[in-house]
Order: sequence, then C-alpha cells, then structure tokens
Amino acid sequence: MRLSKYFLPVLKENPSEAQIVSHRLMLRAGMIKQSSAGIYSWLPLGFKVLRKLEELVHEEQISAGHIPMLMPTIQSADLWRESGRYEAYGHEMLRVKDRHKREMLYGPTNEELITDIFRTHVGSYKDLPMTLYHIQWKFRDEIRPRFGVMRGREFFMKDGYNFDIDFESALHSYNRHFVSYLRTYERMGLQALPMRAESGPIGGENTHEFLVLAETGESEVFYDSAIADLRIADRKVDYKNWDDCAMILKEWTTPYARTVETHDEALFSQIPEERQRKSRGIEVGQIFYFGTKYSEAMDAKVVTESGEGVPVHMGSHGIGVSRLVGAIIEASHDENGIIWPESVTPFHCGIVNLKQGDEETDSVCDTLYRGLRVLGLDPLYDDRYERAGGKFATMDLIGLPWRLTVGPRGLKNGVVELTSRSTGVSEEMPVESALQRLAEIYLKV
Ligand code: 5CA
Repeated sequence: MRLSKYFLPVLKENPSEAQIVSHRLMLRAGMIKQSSAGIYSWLPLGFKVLRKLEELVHEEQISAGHIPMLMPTIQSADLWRESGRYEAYGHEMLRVKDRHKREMLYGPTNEELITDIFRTHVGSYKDLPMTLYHIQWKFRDEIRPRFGVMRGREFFMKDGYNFDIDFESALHSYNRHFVSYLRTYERMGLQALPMRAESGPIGGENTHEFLVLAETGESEVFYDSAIADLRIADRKVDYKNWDDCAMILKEWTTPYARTVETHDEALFSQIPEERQRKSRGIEVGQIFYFGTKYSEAMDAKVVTESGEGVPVHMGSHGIGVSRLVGAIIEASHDENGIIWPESVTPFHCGIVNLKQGDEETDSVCDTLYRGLRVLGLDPLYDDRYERAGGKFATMDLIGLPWRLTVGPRGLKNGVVELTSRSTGVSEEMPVESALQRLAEIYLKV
C-alpha cells in the first residue's frame, strides 16, 4: 500500500476522552472512530489488525479440530425463553421488536442458538464429539462501556461450543480448548495467564479466564510467579490425545492463579512469599464447562450405543478478538507509539522515502516495494511529500515492526537502512540483503 493512496487519519494531539494508552494510541494511529458509546468503526489500519487476529484464531481453532461456521447477530427471544435466560440476562441484553412485533435480540452470546442447531441436526452418539465455533459481532449493553475497544458494547468475539457424550469426553474438550488458547495468545506475542474464575451468566462450575497482565486491566488477580515462566513454544500438541492435553492443563493449573472472585487468601499465603504476585489483568478469553444445563432445558439429546437418549454435555469458549487489539497494545508500546508483534502487524514493513521526487530514491523505494510484494509481504510505503521527521513519527506511532529508510546519502554507498521498531537498532545493507532479511524474518512467524 502506498500511503498517499491510503486512508490513515493519524492525530497529532492526544485525544482527551482516552484514559488508557491503548485507547489513546488506537485513536491517534487512526485505527478506530467511536460512533456512539462503546460502538466503533474500524478504520482501515484497525480493520487490518482485527482481520489478522481473526485469521490467527481460525488457524488455531481449525488445528484443534474445531469446525468454523457463522451464526446471525440477531436472535429470536423464543429460544432464550427455553433456557430461561431471556429474563435472567437483564438490561445487558439489547432487545428489539420486528415489524410483526416479534421479540428479537442482538446476541450477547450463542449457547441457545447453537443448541437449537445441534438438536435439529444431530441425534446419534456417532456424530460426537463435535465442536462448532464462529467469530461474530456481539452486543452487550454494558453499564459502563470504557477504554475504547476493551469494554465495548458491540465487540467481536470468537465463541465455540463443544458437544460430548459424557463428562470425560467433555473434560477433554475443555482441556483441548485450554491448550489451544495458550497457543493462540502465545502466537499473538502475548502472555495470557489462565486463572480460576467465576462463570457469571454462562453458568457451570469449571471455568478459567485468560488474563494479560496490565496495570490498566479491569480484573484483580493473584498468582504464583512460577506460572509466568511457562511457555508452549514449539511443542507439538496432539489435540486428539487426552493425556497430552490434560498434562498441559495440569502444568498451567498447578501454580496458584485466581481472579479476585475465586481468590483464597489461605491458599495464596502458602506460596513462598517472593513468588506471591498481586496484579491487574485484561480478560482476553474464558472457557466454561456447564454439562447439561442447556441441553436439558432445550431437549438436545443423542441416542447412545445402547439405544438410550441422553442430554449432551456442553461447554462454551470465548476469545475477545476486538478486545485483544487493545490488550496487545497495552502489552507492547513505548512513548512513541505501538510496537506490533510480527504475527499481527497490519503491514509487515514500512518504507520511508527521505527525498520523495528524487529519481534515484523513488526508484529504489519502488524496487523495495515491489520486491517485498513478490515475497508475499505487505509493505506500507510512505511516498508522501513530507518532512522526514513527520514520516518517522507516523511509522513509530503505527508501530510496524520493521522500517526501511531510503535516502540519497545511503544510496551513494549502495545501502538502505533497516530499523527494528522494538529495539530501535538500525543496520545498513544493500537492497537485496534487506529483502532477504525480511523474507527470513517473516518465514519464521
Ligand atoms: N459464551 C461464552 C463463551 S463463548 C462467553 O460469552 N464468554 S465471555 O462472556 O467470557 O466472553 C468471552 C470474551 O469476550 C471475554 O473473555 C472477553 O475477552 C470478551 N468480552 C466480553 N465482554 C466484552 C466487552 N464488553 N467488550 C469487549 N470484549 C468483551
């Protein structure tokens, strides 16, 4: 993309309405614009990051054996009456009537809708286990939407639902989700610690939240610092293997880690003092096992091998995709702007032309631009007639992990400059080497 042809409405001033750094930087980098309280337009740069996260979530879900689909945002109240949640959900649910005065709602989550799909089409134990998921907009009429996309009213969420024949099989589904979530966040360059939590309106007793530590997080958390040393890294996970998944879950749930709602001071005080941590966190996902809560209420049964009809065991599993954009920025920024991890960056590399209109710099920038695209990379070329300082400030603000700088002085020696956004370290090298370096960097991501 050439910046002269793009839509990147960056702001020079700090917007006064933003209280936390991610909200401020998302507004300043022209990623979002509020349309009303807790509801945002995703401008081109923000939309690119959202799409990247969505794609990464799909990849990890599919590799765990889960099946993607798409359910609507608008649901019928009747289904929610079956589960008893239509009244119970209260003011957080946005309720609307259609022209026939039928009661509808904008879905805050999809347990009822998916259970209805399941009971219509699945009747035999032979079709289990099965996990269906989608990534779709949700609406919750939060009493206090704030911090930009962190606590929105409309937000983008991955929600998945497992259907299993019995408790043991459903437990494996829970464990498999647990492991796939660890991998998902790690690939996004984040550390999200799984913590025992409370289930709220979804129900059930087994539940973990995944939290990214940040001072601005809304949740108070207590944990053993040993949990922060754990990594999935490049372990090969066999999602079909019950023991493999159970062992990984055990590894992450052995150190104490709980949100304030389930915190137990007596247990916490048994951790060696130097490892006790109290902090705040951003909840970027939650998994639940709630057994037959919905399948019994909505009569979702399968016939077992012995011919008996039994309600299926279920759980649901959510990732806050739009919230993650903010969470990643909270975890990765400096005083000049965002620092995107390579796996989610909106553009792989920025190209800064220090002397736009100069035949040689223009031509080398074009070579780099085309060369990167041939390699399958997506560069952002700042081809505007602007001062170098302004171009650098924009690149720093929008946080691309790598910047290529092209100016007459370097070209005299046959080199361009490659700069890392995270370390600030620059290296001079010929065009070919720069292309090769970037190809190698992104091959690994
Ligand atoms: N049905 C279950 C799992 S699919 C469910 O709805 N879980 S949830 O309520 O925990 O939401 C899943 C994730 O969505 C949360 O962990 C959080 O990351 C994100 N989320 C929830 N509410 C909001 C909100 N108001 N704004 C942005 N993200 C949110």
